[in-house]
Amino acid sequence: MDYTINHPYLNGLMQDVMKKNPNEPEFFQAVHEFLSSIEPAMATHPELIEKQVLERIVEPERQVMFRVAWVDDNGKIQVNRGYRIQFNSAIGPYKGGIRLHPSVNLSILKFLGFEQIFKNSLTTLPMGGAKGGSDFDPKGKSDNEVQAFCQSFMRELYRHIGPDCDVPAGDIGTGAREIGFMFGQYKKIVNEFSGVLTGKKLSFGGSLARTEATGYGLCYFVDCLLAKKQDSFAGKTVVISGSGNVAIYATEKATQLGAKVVALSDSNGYIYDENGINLDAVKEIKEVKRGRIKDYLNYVPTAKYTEDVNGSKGIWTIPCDIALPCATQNELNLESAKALAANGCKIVAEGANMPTTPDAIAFLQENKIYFCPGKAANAGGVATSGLEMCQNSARYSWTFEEVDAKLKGIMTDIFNNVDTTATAVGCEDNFVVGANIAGLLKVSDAMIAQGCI
Ligand code: NDP
Ligand code: 2IT
Repeated sequence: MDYTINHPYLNGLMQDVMKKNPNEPEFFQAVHEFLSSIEPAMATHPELIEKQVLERIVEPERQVMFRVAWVDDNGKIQVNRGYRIQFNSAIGPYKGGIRLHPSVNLSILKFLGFEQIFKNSLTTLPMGGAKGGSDFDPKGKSDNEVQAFCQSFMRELYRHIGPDCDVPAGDIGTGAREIGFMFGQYKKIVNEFSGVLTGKKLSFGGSLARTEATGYGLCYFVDCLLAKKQDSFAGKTVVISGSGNVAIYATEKATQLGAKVVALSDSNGYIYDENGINLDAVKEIKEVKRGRIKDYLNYVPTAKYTEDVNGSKGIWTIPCDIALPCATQNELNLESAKALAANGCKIVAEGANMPTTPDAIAFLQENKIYFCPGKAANAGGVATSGLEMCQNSARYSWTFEEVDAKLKGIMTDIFNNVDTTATAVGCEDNFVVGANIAGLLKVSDAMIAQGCI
């Protein structure tokens, strides 16, 4: 991978990041995308260089790594590694999810924490950027084992977080069950009932519409883009990767807006249902039974299952108007982008974080396929976490309709901000440029005002 940047100052900074953080390819990828896209703002914002904002912003304020030991159902001690990357608190308390997946390492959590800074800034709410997690794999574990892990994880994490300091939430592998166990352990240790985590169940401070928020928000964002182009979701064919929280609720909203979602996947393969996905079946498989997407054939025998994730017969070879990658990083590569373009796809919008590889993004943009980066398009999840924090602080709950209306308003504001920022720097419809510059300028203003810290 070539991490060169045309702008000499930004290029030097990129080289420094690579020297200082060896063996962190996902982090380099996220920093490179960011630095290379803010070039149009450099001339009009000399303070970025004068106040060394960028040198500071690529350095996490704090990163914590710790041992997580727990006892499995056979009485054997298991050891995982826990992490929390507190990247930037210039505009609010650290905020970001907890990923539980065997692939988790420092590089992945640093890329996620870095992107979270700009995503949270775009939400308009006061939240800094963070990410955490562990290489623990909840798949195939009993509830008892998941509980043992979550409690041990929180026995260390509790001393680094708090409702006004750092507020974690869900991400891959962390849903309401895991958040519940972590919340219970935090409350037990600190003896305080506070909004220290978001994504809680409704019975102890969760917000209505948080479960739906990332997927719904993604569709609201795409809907704004479609409206700008005098178009809508009605009658569109949509392909969505993943079948977890984001994918399920993106499917629900896209369908409500009149589109037909024809495919979903997991890390083993994908289903294709030309009649449109039966979402009740998917919810039962994934949310109730914790099964595999292949099980969809037991509900809809006419659907097709293909065991290929992003190869030559992968999900992105299915013809569609709109592609929504909602599984994981680097799941949509150049070959996939070419297949989408050849089949007439017009929009790729990221529900996942960094699912599109850099060469695929460049190809999509060169071929006039609208590309919506995750830090703008999937910001509805963390935005609604911000709304959960508001409700917890007020010791009050809003209705589903109230939260959903606020989410829609926030996604519209994000779209307009990203769109106008891109146009203002001469890069109309380049939403990568728009998102990174708009996200950066708020954080930069706060960092400069707060002095050298
Ligand atoms: P879930 O754990 O609910 O679902 C993850 C889905 O992605 C599963 O279908 C999973 O399949 C698939 N997946 C995970 N890893 C891989 C892999 N290496 N290859 C192929 N498929 C994979 O997570 P979420 O839906 O919450 O998160 C999905 C994405 O959205 C992530 O990138 C996350 O960071 C991002 N995101 C999540 C938000 C949220 O609010 N939850 C907010 C914003 C972004 P399998 O079961 O086989 O592992
Ligand atoms: O990537 C993300 O924005 C999330 N996983 C949601 C974080 C949050 O704090 O709700």
